[in-house]
Formats: sequence, C-alpha cells, structure tokens
Amino acid sequence: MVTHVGILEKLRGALEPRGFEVHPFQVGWYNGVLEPVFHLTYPPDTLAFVVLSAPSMFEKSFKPFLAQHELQSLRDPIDQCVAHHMTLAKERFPLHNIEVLYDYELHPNRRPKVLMQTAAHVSGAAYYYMRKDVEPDPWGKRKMYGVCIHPRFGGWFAIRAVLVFADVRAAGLEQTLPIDCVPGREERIRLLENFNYNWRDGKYRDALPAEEKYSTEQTLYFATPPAERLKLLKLWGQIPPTAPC
Ligand code: B12
Repeated sequence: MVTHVGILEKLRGALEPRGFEVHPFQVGWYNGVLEPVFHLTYPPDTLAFVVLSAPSMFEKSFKPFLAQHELQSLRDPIDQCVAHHMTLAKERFPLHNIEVLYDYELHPNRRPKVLMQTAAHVSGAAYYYMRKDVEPDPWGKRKMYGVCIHPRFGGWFAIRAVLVFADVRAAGLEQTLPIDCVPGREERIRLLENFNYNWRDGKYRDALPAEEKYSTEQTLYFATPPAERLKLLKLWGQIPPTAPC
C-alpha cells in the first residue's frame, strides 16, 4: 500500500540534495483555516506537500541549472529552475496523479492558486506571523501583510510550490505544529513592520540568528528587480556548475 511515509522519503530524496525542503500536510488542514474562495478542491485527507527553497538552493540547483541553459531562453530563471526540479520530482511518481501549484500562479481573477504561507504553517514548516498574532495591534487601519519565519533559516528562504497527490489519502498523517520562533510581542511587531515597511533592507529575515543565509551573490540577485536579473547574470558570466543538474 502507498503511504505518505514512503512518498515523503522519496520526495525528500529527490529534492533535499538540491537545496529544497519538503513538508507534508492534509488538504483539510489548509482548507480549515482559509475562506472557501481559497480552498483546494480535494477531499480533506488528500496528501499534499509544501516545498521551500533553502539558502543552498542557489548553489545546489540554480547555478547548475544556469550552466545548462541558454540565458536568453529563460523567462524567469529561478521560477524555471524550480519548475525543472518539480517536474523531475513528479516524474519519480509515474503512477500518481500529482498537481503542482507554484507560488506565482494566479487564477484568471488574479487570486493566487495557493497561499504558500498558510501551507507552510499548517505543514509545520514555518510559523506564519499575522497581525492577529499581535493583540491588540498598533496599526489601526493600515494594511499589514503576514510573514513566515523558519526555525533554522529565519526569513532566508522562499516558499516555492505545493504538490498535491490527488489520488493519495493520508488520514494517518499527524500534524506537526510550526515552531513559534518569534514568541515576544515586541519582536513580532518589529518583524511585521520590517516585512511591510522595510523589506528591501532584508532585516525581517534576521528575526532570529539563522543557521544558513543567502550569500552576498544570492542577496544581490534577489534584490535586483526581476527585469534586470538577466543583465546581472550575463554580467557574472558563465558560472561553472557545482553539481550535476
Ligand atoms: C500577492 C503577493 C504579494 C503582494 C500582496 C501581499 C499579500 N500578502 O497579500 C505584494 C506585491 C504587496 C507582495 C509583496 C511582498 N512579498 Co509577496 N506574495 C504574494 C503572493 C503571490 C500571494 C499572497 C496573497 O495574495 N495572499 C492572499 C491573502 C488574502 O492571504 P493572507 O493575507 O495570508 O490571508 C489568509 C490567512 O490570513 C488565512 N488565515 C486566516 N486565519 C488563519 C490562521 C492560521 C493559523 C493560518 C495559517 C492562516 C490563516 O486566511 C486568509 C485568507 O482567507 C505570495 C505567494 C503565494 N502564492 O502565497 C507571495 C509571498 C507572500 N510574498 C513574499 C515576499 C518575500 C514578498 C516581499 C518581501 C517581496 C519579495 N518577493 O521579496 C514583499 C513584502 C511585502 C511588502 N512589504 O510589500 C513571500 C513571503 C515569504 C515569507 N517568509 O513569508 C511569498 C510567500 C512568496 C514566496 N515565494 O515565498 N507580495
């Protein structure tokens, strides 16, 4: 019988060496905290995984990917690199019906297909701090977007994809609660303000002392507006691969 344990092991085997983290959840846990318009339309015990990119993804996946592709042909190089690895991971499960949803995918009405931060929280991957985690909050009518903080990477990561195994039920999967690594009220206020008002300086990423962070090169890449990134990569020239793609 196919179990979530075997699938998780195989997925991690495919993606962790490439600098990704994989965390399982049941679709029902995700739907359970969201308004119906955001629901994923699968039975509640359907098996799904959220995939994060760790700081090492840049070296372990992105650079080898660049070395094997013509820069000119890449629309958004990071997105295409992530899609490449999700496709390879999916191909390891030819007998399963898997839907891959990416962070940048929107419905025709511009609503995101999946809320990555909620998926990260319900899977236990990273705590999603929202304004309701600061009660009472000091922001009045101002908008305040929430942010996920990872126990090992702080804010030095991204949430790239959700993989839904549409034909697999995972009733036996136990929910792991995310680690509340920013427990103090003042720290939460600082975190949310840094994320909303000063995200460009990256301070929100240092909400805790991270085990691994982006390199200077990677920080510069992500700080560069997407339209300028191709120019930057060309400037850096041919980057030698550090691992086979
Ligand atoms: C649209 C978008 C934006 C928009 C709007 C932001 C927003 N949050 O609405 C804009 C352009 C402003 C933006 C900006 C940024 N973004 Co942005 N953005 C997104 C995107 C594509 C969708 C977010 C969205 O529309 N959410 C819809 C709203 C309604 O969701 P929500 O506020 O979470 O509300 C739900 C929860 O509250 C939930 N809920 C209710 N109760 C409870 C209880 C619990 C326990 C839980 C878990 C949930 C829950 O229910 C609500 C819906 O019903 C996501 C990727 C994705 N697909 O998720 C990235 C994403 C959120 N962005 C991200 C980032 C990093 C940024 C920027 C720093 C820029 C950047 N890319 O580097 C800035 C920072 C914000 C700023 N200062 O401007 C990261 C956040 C990573 C993290 N650590 O959390 C994401 C996840 C992208 C990624 N690939 O990692 N972004």
